[in-house]
Parts: sequence; C-alpha cells; structure tokens
Amino acid sequence: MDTYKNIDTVCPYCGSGCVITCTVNTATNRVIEAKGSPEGVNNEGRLCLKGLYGWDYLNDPQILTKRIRHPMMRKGGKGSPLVEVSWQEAIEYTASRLKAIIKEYGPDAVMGAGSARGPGNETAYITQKFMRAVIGTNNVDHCARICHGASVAGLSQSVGEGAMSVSIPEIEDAEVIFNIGYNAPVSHPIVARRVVKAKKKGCKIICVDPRLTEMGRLADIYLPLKGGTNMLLLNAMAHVMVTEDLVDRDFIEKHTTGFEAYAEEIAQDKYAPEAVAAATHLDPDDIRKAARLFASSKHTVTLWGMGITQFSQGVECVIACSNLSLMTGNYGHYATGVGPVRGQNNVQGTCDMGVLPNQYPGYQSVTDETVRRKFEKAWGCALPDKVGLPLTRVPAKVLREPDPKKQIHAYYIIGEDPAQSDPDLPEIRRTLNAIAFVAVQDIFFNKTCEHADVIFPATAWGEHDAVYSSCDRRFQRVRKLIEPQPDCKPDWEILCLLANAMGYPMHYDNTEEIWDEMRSLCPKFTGATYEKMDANHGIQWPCYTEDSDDKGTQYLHDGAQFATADGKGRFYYFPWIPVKEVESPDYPLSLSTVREVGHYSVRTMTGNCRLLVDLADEPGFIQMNPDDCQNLNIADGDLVRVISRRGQTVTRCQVSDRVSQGSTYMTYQWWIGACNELTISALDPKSSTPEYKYCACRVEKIDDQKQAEMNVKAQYAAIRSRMGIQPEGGLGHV
Ligand SMILES: Nc1nc2c(c(=O)[nH]1)N[C@H]1C(S)=C(S)[C@@H](COP(=O)(O)OP(=O)(O)OC[C@H]3O[C@@H](n4cnc5c(=O)[nH]c(N)nc54)[C@H](O)[C@@H]3O)O[C@H]1N2
Ligand SMILES: Nc1nc2c(c(=O)[nH]1)N[C@H]1C(S)=C(S)[C@@H](COP(=O)(O)OP(=O)(O)OC[C@H]3O[C@@H](n4cnc5c(=O)[nH]c(N)nc54)[C@H](O)[C@@H]3O)O[C@H]1N2
Ligand code: SF4
Ligand SMILES: [Mo]
Repeated sequence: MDTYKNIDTVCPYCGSGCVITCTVNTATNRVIEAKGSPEGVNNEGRLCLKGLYGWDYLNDPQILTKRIRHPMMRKGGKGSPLVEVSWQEAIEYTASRLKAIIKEYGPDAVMGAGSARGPGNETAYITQKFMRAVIGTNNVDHCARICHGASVAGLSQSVGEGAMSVSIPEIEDAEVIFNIGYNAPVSHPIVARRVVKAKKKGCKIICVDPRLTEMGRLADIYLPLKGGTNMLLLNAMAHVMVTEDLVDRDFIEKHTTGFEAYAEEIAQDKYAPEAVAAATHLDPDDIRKAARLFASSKHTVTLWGMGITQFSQGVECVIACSNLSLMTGNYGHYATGVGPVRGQNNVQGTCDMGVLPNQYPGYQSVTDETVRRKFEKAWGCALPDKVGLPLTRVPAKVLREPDPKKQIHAYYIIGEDPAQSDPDLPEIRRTLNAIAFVAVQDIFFNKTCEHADVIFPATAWGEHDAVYSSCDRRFQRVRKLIEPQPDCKPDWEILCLLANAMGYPMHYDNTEEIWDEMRSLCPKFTGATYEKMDANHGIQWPCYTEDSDDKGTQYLHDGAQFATADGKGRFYYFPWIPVKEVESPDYPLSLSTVREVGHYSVRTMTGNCRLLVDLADEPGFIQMNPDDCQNLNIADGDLVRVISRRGQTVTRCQVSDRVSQGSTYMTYQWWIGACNELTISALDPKSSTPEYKYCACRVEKIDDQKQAEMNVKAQYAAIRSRMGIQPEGGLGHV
C-alpha cells in the first residue's frame, strides 16, 4: 500500500541552502514531490526550479547518462573495457595500486579531489583524513579551487576570514548593493529574491557586468565594463572615494592598517575615472556616481561571483573589493560587508572540512606545528608538513614535470568531473590518460569515468544523511529520503573500506560519529552539534561552545574586530594586470563562460531530470552580438563552430543584444558544445584559479546545417552509448 512521508532536507544544487520538504512514497521507494519548506531561513518556503524539479535523477531516467550501480574495473589494463566486479575486488585492487605507487614514488605522487556536491561535510572530512592519514599527503583539493578559491585567499589576507561576512537574509536590508561579476537570478535565484526585496524597500543597486544580465536590469547604475578590467574600475572607484574624501576616517584609524600608503597610490591621476574610461569602456560620470553611492551608506553590501574570481588577477580583485568596504566603514555590523556567494550546495562545507592542500578542517594550517600535533594525536599517525598541490596544477605535474619522483601517478576523484569542468579539456584528457592510476567515485557515469581504471558507485543526495554548509556558513542537516540501490555505498564508507584495506583502521557507524570527531578538532565548529542544528534551523559558524545559548554567528567581524592577528583589516594596493589572452586577427572575439538557470555544472544531475530536460538541450549555445552575427552571416539558432588556440566545439548561435560587439558567452553545462574545449588554463598565481572568464576565439559559419544537425544527433547518441545507455533506452525511459 502506498504510504507517504514528508521529510525536510536541503537542496543539492546551489549554495543558497534552501530547505526542501520532499514527499516520499515509502512503498515504491520514490520521491514524488518537492516543496519549499518554511523552516528554511534563507528560502522562507520558496524554491527555484531546480529545487522543485531537480530530484528526478534519483529515478535514473537515463537521458544523458546513467547511474553507476556496481563497482567497475578495467581488468585488462588501460584501454580495456570496464567490467563489473565485486566490492572486495575493486577495493583490494585500488589499495594495492595506491600502495605500489606510494612505495615507488612516495605519497606525494597521489592526488585526491573531494566533492562539494551530494556527499556533504562528513565525507569531506573523511576525504581529507584519508589523503592525509592513510596516503600521507596534503595533495587534496576540490572545486573551490576553480571557483571561489580567489575569494578565500584574498579575504583571508584582507580581513582574516575567507567566507561571506554577511548572511543571505540581511541582503534585503541593505541600502546599497554593489554587485560585481555575479548573476544571482541565474546562479542563486533565492538570493536574487532578497535583492529584489531590498530594491522594493528602497535599496539602490549598482551592477558591474560586461553582459546585460537580469541583475543588470534590476540595477540603478549599470556599468557594462569591458571584460577583464575589474581592477581598473575598482581602483577608479577607490580613487573617487579618496580624492573626494568620501572615506570613513574614524573607521580607518580604529580598525585598519596600511591606508596611507594605499591611498597615495590610488590617488594617482591614472586612476581618475576619466583616465580609465577608454580601457574599461565606461562613462566616467557613471563610475563617479557608483563610488559616491557606495560610500553614501553604512549598509552597503558587496556581492561578487565568478566575474571577479575566475581571472588570473582574481585574488587581487577580491582584495580591491574588500578595500572599498574597509574604507567606507562597511564591515562589522548588520546588513553590511562582503558576499563572495559560494556556488555549490556544499563548497563552503568542503572548505570548512579542510579539503584543501594548505588547511586541516576548521581553517587550521597544515604548516602550524601545534595544529599538526593535535591532528597527529587524534588520528594516531605522523602527518605531512608541506602544503599540497592545488588540483589545477595537476596537468603541469603530469605533462611537464621531468622528474618521475615529482610527478603525479595516481588521481583519486570523488564527485567532480574534471574532464568536463576543468579548463583546456584537450590538456586534461592528455593528463588523465598519462596518469598511471585513476579512481573515480561518483553517482553517474561522467566524462572523467572514461579515463578511470576503477569506478566506485556512491549513494546520491536523497540516499544518505549529511550536513551541508550554505554559502553563508550555515550548517544544515540533509536527510536520507529513499533506500539506495543495493550495491551503492555512501562516499565516506567507501573511503573507510579503502583505508582499512591499506592498513589504517577507520570505522564509523554513522555520520554523527564523524561529525563529532570533526567538532572535537575544530574550535570554530565545536558548538554546532546535530542537536543544535535541529533546534535552531541550522547553525552558522563560528560557534565555539556546546552551550545551548551559543547559536552561532550571523555576520562576521562584529564591531569591526577582524580575524587577522592584530584584529585589523588591511589595505593593499594592486595595479591592473591584463588578461592572458586577448583578441587577435585569427581569434578576433573574446569568449567568456557563464551559467544558465535550468542546468547545473556538469549536468549529470539536471541533465537526467525529465522536467528540466526540455529547458534547453545539446549542444548548448553561444551568445553573440547581432552585428557580429550579421558580419559572419549567421542566424539565430544556426549551428556554428567555435575555435580557440586549444580546441574547437560545435554549438548553437543565440543572437543577443545583451552582449557587446566582439564578445561571446557560452555556458559550461553542455557535453557536445563543451566550452572547456576552448578555455585557457592560465591561473591566478596566488589561488591557482583559472581564467575561465576570458580567452580569444573565432566563430565559423557551418554551411551545411542539415548535415551539422545530423552530426549533433549522432554525437549525442555516441555519448549516451559511451555512458552505457542502450539505444532503445530513449528519452524519459525509467
Ligand atoms: N543554474 C545554475 N546555478 C548555479 C550553477 C550552475 O551551473 N547552474 N553553478 C553554481 C556555481 S558552481 C557557482 S560558482 C555559482 C556562480 O555564480 P555566478 O558568479 O553568478 O556565475 P557566472 O555566471 O559564471 O558569472 C557571473 C557573471 O560574471 C560576468 N563576467 C564575465 N566577465 C566579467 C568581468 O570581466 N567583470 C565582471 N565584473 N563580470 C564579468 C558574467 O557575464 C556573469 O554574468 O553559481 C552556482 N549556481
Ligand atoms: N568554462 C567554465 N568551466 C567551469 C566554470 C565556469 O564558470 N566556466 N565554473 C567552475 C566552477 S565555479 C565549478 S564549482 C566547477 C564545477 O564542476 P564539477 O565539480 O566537476 O561539477 P558538478 O556538476 O558540481 O559535479 C561533479 C560530479 O559530482 C557528482 N556527484 C554529485 N553528487 C554526488 C555524491 O553524492 N557523491 C559522489 N561521489 N558524486 C556526486 C556528479 O555526478 C558529477 O559527476 O566547474 C567549473 N568549470
Ligand atoms: S536557489 Fe539553489 S538551493 Fe535554492 S532551490 Fe534553487 S538550486 Fe536549490
Ligand atoms: Mo563553483
């Protein structure tokens, strides 16, 4: 008999941290509906379309790819087909390969990538413990590197804490919102709702984006700057504040250091709005208006996203954003401060849990001896004292490192798809093929699986318990909704099996045991018990004590006490550094890569939900200015070839007067129209974040459209077949 149960959990897509009530039919073991839960602090009962309809992948409809249901191995070595094997065989094989590689080359020959998606914080904790205690390396990282890594590095330098200082609900009480390189209506719709609410309450909005986004349309001042010139604009705004004396002298004196030297540099004529107008393509009056508006309030909230961080000068631009808040006294009280709005549902958490090459859980440095001794004692082993490798440096360590002892020979990848999401995919494929041993732990066959020597089937969101951290530091509990397929295991359990097979005993009965071990080692999180999360709609860190009155921290740096050693915010001046690849006669257009609302990252999940699939489909699209399209004789909807110095891809032209002449935009969800075939792997030297937001390309008309359409269909069929879907599987077949 059908029986229905309502269970509250957290959305598995973006970092907004929306709480969802899922209705489950326990007789059929199916989720049948999702609604926004009024218990959600950030969503107040609302959800975007992914929260409402994005759970259907649990039913494995096999549209783009299919769930992994059994462990698999290439028994005949690289190049041989993947075959199903028992758990015991897959674990023993993996343990023996890892042990052999460690024996020959040392533990730093192994790289681990953790997941910011379904698994949650407990798995993230176990991931870094596995890499550090079992393998013996700090070579562990995750997608924060290619995302907000620059925010973490930049804000740590500026104010001592890399996370959002402001919370999502506070946004609606901002008087001014400075939105730069961030498009919440698409990437965090439930955050965008607060921006709309703020506007209704009288807040003024400044939006800086080279493309006219929905955020740009909401704005009172819209600054359509030339891509790659953020630093020039930020320095020009600071110039106006300094030279027109709009700064908060009292705040600067009491709570900051380094202002005088900074102000001297910024006051130079070369940063006058008139002087940067040509390079930024902006009207100097608009820059002055934006600076004055920013400085006019003590409730100015700065929001930024990938349009700041995904540049080779990301870290310095993050600091330049923070400078503006510091000099206007916009830190340390309600409804003010900075919002580097974290992208993935648990990317904040995966950083919190220390899936980073330089930090243990709780933002404790691997080079701090006292901290290391603490973890060594708790885990009963010696731990490495050298900072590990960021994941974007793996290709260089494989393809360009001449000394085999210093190369990466094994890559253990959990819930991340570098063969789709990393820049310069031709190089990534060469890298993955050159690594002796690649292990993948995922819920779906993805492009990286094609390079794997062994694959472990994990349980998905909805099939296990966990805690996620929302973008604004809120730990929230995630519940099991349905029973998983019998041969799938939670990610942390798979890692425990492997640890035991490698001779390091690791056993936990449930996620709470893992959580409690983590809390005992991380002062910032000690007070966030499961019990308190349940009683308080989650807990925002820092939360230092288990005392029931300690309900965590809504905004950081209260009273402008910064998390730096001396408690002060620091000013740093940086000149503008241009992007690494600019337009040329052969590649006359710029390419930037962004998001769209209905699909998510590598699309294994949204690409396998029947209610989302019709929104858009392969091979995706490239947004182009009408004049460029006319010059190339390309019409809206035509298939076109896009070519860069790295590779080429086929996608559909979308004519849009929202993008300026000479610039193009692609979204990175598409498997055929994969924009990362084109992107450049230039990195920020400080955070190792790639310059996904700018490279040069050329668009070519395809004369035989009929043939091109047939090719796309054939390519789609070929991908589905490589992912193991039978041709008769058809769309929506369960
Ligand atoms: N639907 C959906 N939602 C998502 C995701 C998804 O895949 N799909 N992904 C999630 C993830 S992982 C993340 S990190 C977040 C990211 O969320 P956002 O940061 O909003 O992501 P993007 O769209 O990549 O980039 C933001 C904006 O930067 C602009 N931009 C490009 N170049 C420049 C520049 O030179 N200067 C400035 N100022 N702006 C520039 C782009 O036009 C774009 O509008 O979204 C999350 N939410
Ligand atoms: N060109 C371009 N490329 C980009 C970006 C861009 O703006 N432009 N943005 C970058 C950014 S900000 C990010 S964050 C990355 C995201 O890139 P990725 O992290 O690679 O992509 P995701 O789709 O988030 O998920 C990765 C994998 O996690 C798996 N997964 C989901 N839940 C679970 C689970 O519970 N357990 C396990 N084991 N696996 C699970 C999914 O099936 C998928 O294969 O992409 C980056 N790539
Ligand atoms: S805004 Fe983000 S967290 Fe909320 S429902 Fe949409 S995808 Fe899920
Ligand atoms: Mo991200």
